Amino acid sequence: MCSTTRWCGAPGGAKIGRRDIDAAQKRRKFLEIRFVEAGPFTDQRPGTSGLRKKTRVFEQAHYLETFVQAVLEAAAVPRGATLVLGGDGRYLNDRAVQTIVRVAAGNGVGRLIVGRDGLLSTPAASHLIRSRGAHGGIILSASHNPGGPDGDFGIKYNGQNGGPAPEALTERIFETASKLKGYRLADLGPVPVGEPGRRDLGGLVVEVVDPVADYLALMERLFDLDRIAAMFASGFRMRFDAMGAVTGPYAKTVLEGRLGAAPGTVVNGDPLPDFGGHHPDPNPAHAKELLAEMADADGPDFGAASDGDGDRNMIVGRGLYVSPGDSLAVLLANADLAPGYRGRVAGVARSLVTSRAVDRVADAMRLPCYQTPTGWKFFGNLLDAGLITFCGEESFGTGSDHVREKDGLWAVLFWLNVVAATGKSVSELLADHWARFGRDYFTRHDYEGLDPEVAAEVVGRVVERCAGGEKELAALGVDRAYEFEYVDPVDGSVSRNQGYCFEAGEARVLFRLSGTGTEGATLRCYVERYERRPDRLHLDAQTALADDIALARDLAGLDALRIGAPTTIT
Ligand code: VG1
Ligand code: CO
Repeated sequence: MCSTTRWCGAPGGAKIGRRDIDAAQKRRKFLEIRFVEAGPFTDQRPGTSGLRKKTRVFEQAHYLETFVQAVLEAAAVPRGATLVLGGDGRYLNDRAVQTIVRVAAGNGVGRLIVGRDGLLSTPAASHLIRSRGAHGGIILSASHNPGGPDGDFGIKYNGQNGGPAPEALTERIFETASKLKGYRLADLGPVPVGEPGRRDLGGLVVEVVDPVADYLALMERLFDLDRIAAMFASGFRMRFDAMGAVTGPYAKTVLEGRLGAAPGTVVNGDPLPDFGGHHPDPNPAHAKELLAEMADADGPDFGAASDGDGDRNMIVGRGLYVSPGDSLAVLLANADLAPGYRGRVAGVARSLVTSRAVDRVADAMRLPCYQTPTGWKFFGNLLDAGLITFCGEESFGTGSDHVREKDGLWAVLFWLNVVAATGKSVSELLADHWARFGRDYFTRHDYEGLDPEVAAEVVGRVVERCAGGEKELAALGVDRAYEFEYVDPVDGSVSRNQGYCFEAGEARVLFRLSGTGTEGATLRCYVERYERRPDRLHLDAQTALADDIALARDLAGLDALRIGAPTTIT
């Protein structure tokens, strides 16, 4: 792709000529800014959580620059504004940070708050945007997707509330990128980001911050950390698997530093550009070592893991892991044990495809419970309006109104707080919960790497079934089938095409296509069933759901299309 350069305005908005720029350069007051003709790129449509592509796509000349230019224009970031910048440390993170500094300077951004070494977990970035009153933030991450030159990279924009851009804005970003003729770039050498401090680059101030300090202060306000520390002091043992990703430094500071957990509690705690070759996704399929250790009779009392960018969590007790839908329900039921939430829970929300376990607790507590599409961006308005305090997704995401992202370490501390305050183990807490509310068995079956045409056929089949006659559905035991359309209760915006739901007695079967993959198509099939019978509360989920899983395969015609077993089961 060719690129030419012409001079254009300087920060502050005034058009200035070449002579002014030379003079300014001499006084070293202004940055030298040029317009680089490039693009447009017509494939920069953000998915469920930002723009995710193969790393090599992002390494194309002008690709990242164009997306950032589109973000700054579509989000109407004013001159002089403050933005937060950081990422999960994956391959390309360091170079991307430098590129974004240059494009931000080229567009008159006044201040960039950057995590040391360009690192910020997603929830910490959300918190920084909020606590520093920034206009927004740019987060570099493809979350749990593997990293490296042959892996994935991603970028997303979060707004003033600290939360992911809503759909209307991501659409605008896409449209802007598809029309851009180029981007504005300041000619800067590499800006050091290895040490906290401020650097005035002449128009743009780059402030490098310790990514962990502010985050710990926030946790200190929400949880009874002294009580958790006392539990560790009395011999409580824990394993935290940071999966070679960004949570390592946070977990070490909070768990081993502040709470006094034994050194070595945090494993895989150094963020690596390729996550040590792992798939940094905290679920039973990808955190096998942790599950094996927790299955041991002499294993730790409590296990946890988080993902690439630190927003997901998995909680593990001795010999069992907590299904994310259950986790949200247990935390809500025990909210009063956490000082930051005592007596102030307004309501809860879960995504459509998350189990209804939390609904039962909300019912008992007489709290409103909202059902949203997949993706954290849909919780933003509910949180901002004060309608909900907690929210969660089945994909190992749990969070609250303390930030506008899901927060892995937060969920871990919340569980530790509940364990410390009740003196009960994870399995005892779950058993008590199920005895009181019943259990919502849940599983997600992913069919990854499907040929997009085959995936379209599956969806076509599901749509047909969904629209099928009552009789046909009744023959399969389905009482109700619908395509989920969400009307945001705060701003009235409508999101269509958010998945298909089949209700069959106490069971639900749901389908949607993933919006975070970078290769082929991924069909996600979600199956759940509510169970109250005391003698059926402690089954293996796959066993308890066997009939419903078969129904799901039938509804989607998977056998007819010769689609074999799912590639990932969680
Ligand atoms: C997946 C999950 C969704 C989550 C999203 C981003 O999206 O299902 O619940 O919000 O990832 O999480 P999809 O479209 O692939 O199903 V993260 O930790 O990857 O930012
Ligand atoms: Co993530």
